[in-house]
Amino acid sequence: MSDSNLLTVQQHILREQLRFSGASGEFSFLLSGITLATKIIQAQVRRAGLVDVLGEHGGVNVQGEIQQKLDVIANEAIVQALTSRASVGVLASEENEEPMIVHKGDSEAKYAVVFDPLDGSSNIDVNVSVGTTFSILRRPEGAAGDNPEAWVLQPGTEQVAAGYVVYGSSTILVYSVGHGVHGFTLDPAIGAYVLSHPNMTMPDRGKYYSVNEANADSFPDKYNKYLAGLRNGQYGTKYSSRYIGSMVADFHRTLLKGGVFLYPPTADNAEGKLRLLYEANPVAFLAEQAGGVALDGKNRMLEVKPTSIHQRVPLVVGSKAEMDDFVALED
Ligand code: AHM
Ligand code: MG
Repeated sequence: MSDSNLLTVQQHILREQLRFSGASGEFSFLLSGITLATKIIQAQVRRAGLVDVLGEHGGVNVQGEIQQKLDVIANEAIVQALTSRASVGVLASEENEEPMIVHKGDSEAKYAVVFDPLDGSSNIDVNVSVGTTFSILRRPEGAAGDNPEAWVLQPGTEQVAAGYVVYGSSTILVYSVGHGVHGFTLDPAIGAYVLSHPNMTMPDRGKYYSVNEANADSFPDKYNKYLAGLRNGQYGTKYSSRYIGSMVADFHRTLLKGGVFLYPPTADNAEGKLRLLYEANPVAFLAEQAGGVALDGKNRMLEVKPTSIHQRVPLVVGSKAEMDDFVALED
């Protein structure tokens, strides 16, 4: 790409903002808080083997998982970047049991941001890709400033923007405000996210499926029938498997190459493992925007009505053709 073609994510966000009636710049300022925080996180991820940021932080987060230092650093980076944005009223993070009320009673505070600051964190100390996911919701009509649950417990259809960053062999930010999906690769030389993947669309069919097959003994029958069909060529091609164990990285591959990613219900996690609000919903929003499909195993993910902030949900997301094959199977 020649320099004359360079479009940074900041310029892109400003352009996208024109789609919002009465746009005042506050929404783009909010998104720029997220991009700034992810640059801070990627700098820390890149230095993880060099400085004393590896290892367990010692605390146990609300999911009962041991927090690693980078989880905490990533959480603080996002919280700090977003609390300085007047348009943010509520923040909810995987790392915090309760949502944070940021600008209570402030009429400018119109948005809630829910996020997983460091998804796939068990992969950090083995140099495997990790990521950040985020979802932005508008304050519902009449929701009180001191009732953050009302801001956050909205179905995924209400997302005004969603995205993720993969800290992989390069750092890429993928986001949508509901008008297509766009990817920006961080140019480390200039410290800017540069448009590298405009108007991303999922191939109609891929050749990989992605699931933690070690749990297959406790998957509901439908999932095992489906996986067997993918393996034995029933759907026109014999699928190969890929599983990273970082949802963002597994989804990113699925978005680019097609195929299907699944986290079914298991014996350990009868409701699935992934979190509805800040993992499944942003991914479902992007998948649909890119021509794919995302289900909770039965229903459209974006229509699932959340009942709690850290709610888990099964996730099946992928290309149209693979998802049609899944849906066609009986329960
Ligand atoms: P985390 O947010 O605590 O890192 O957990 C979520 C991760 C996902 O990124 C990934 O898809 C899943 O957990 C992997 O789980 P498993 O190790 O059971 O396959
Ligand atoms: Mg996490």
